[in-house]
Amino acid sequence: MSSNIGSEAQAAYQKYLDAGSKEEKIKRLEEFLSLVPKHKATEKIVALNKSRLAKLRREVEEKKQKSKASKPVSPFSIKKEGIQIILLSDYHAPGTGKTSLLHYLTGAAKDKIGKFTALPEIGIYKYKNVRFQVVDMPSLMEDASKGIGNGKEILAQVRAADLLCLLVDLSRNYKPQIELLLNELEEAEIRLNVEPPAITIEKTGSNRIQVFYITKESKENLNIPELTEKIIDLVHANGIRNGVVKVYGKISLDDVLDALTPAVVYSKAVLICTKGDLPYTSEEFEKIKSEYSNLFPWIIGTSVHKKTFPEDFGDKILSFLKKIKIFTKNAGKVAEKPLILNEDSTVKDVTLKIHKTFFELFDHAIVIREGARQKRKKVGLDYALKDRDIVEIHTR
Ligand SMILES: Nc1nc2c(ncn2[C@@H]2O[C@H](COP(=O)(O)OP(=O)(O)OP(=O)(O)O)[C@@H](O)[C@H]2O)c(=O)[nH]1
Ligand SMILES: [Mg+2]
Repeated sequence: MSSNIGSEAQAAYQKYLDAGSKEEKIKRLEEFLSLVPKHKATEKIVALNKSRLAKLRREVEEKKQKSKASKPVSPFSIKKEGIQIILLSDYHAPGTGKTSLLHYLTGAAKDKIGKFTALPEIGIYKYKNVRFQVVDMPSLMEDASKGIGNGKEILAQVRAADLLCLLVDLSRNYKPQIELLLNELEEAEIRLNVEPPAITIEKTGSNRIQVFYITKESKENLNIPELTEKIIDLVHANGIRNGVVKVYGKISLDDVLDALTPAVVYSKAVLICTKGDLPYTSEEFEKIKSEYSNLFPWIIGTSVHKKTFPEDFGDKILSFLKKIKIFTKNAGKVAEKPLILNEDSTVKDVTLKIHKTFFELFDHAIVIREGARQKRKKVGLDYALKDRDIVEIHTR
């Protein structure tokens, strides 16, 4: 830089060059421009740096606008941390015990128990080094799915959760409580405890609808020519003229409609019946089990006052969600915190979960499985893992 700008300005310019962030660079450039003497010899430098300053300001402003737009404005939108569990109940039977359960599991929100919860409360339930994020949502009003009582915002987060806990107060009439929840979730296109339909629909450029029955099971559907015709009718009725429909198993026409509705999500839900310490609640609990066990394979009867709650709740959640715990081993040491993966995961999934370079540089893995005939095994990327396997990745 030319010496006729003065030493102070030169020092400021050096600071500008060293600055890390754009905000810092702006500050330093402003300083530099205020210090540099304005005359013919510096004219070019001043002009150049003024335009640099303008560009930096523009970039910072754009970044600000973008982050404003992408930031969730809704207080009901909760960023996931680990496995997200949402507690839900019927607003019309207040005080079901959500906040009490949140506190029991996580220690959070003690002072909020017995008060109406208007905004979500969050806690972390720690179980054997696995972290579950528990979200105590405000209860759902009738027509929540139409937006009543912040319903749309609450249900938007419910769609993203890993597990829904529907709480029912055993000391009150259980039926309206359960039915309200089922109804609002159904209206919000959230299907509970069912597998996604064994059918996919893809638009193509082929100018007709083709239906393929891919698996042995799919070929066991009744009256395939008639089914195919009905599928094509439904797909046409949804405005799709060209596409490929693949059927993987037994399906109904409702499944076809669900596959045509991208808004449908498939969630896992457990029914938690609260206040089991109060009179006559065990009879109610038995009735719930006999009426609802087809919809809810997992129903728990509890009392936080009596501390009757499954001690192994964390393990039960993982097996209900079909997840496995994998322990990585590095430099002879087994990690305390497991990786949580889907039960059909392979060694490849472990490498990708750690970092993609482990996948790219993968050579082999050693899997240590307690109780297996061969406890230590050298394996490749496709090796199927089981719960509690210890995996040591070796790279090239
Ligand atoms: N007897 C009994 N009472 C309970 C139990 N769990 C919670 N309660 C009581 O039920 C009342 C309401 O509990 P909360 O946990 O605040 O209920 P909530 O579902 O969070 O209520 P909202 O936020 O209004 O939807 C409190 O007075 C609790 O002490 C239980 O296991 N047994
Ligand atoms: Mg509450």
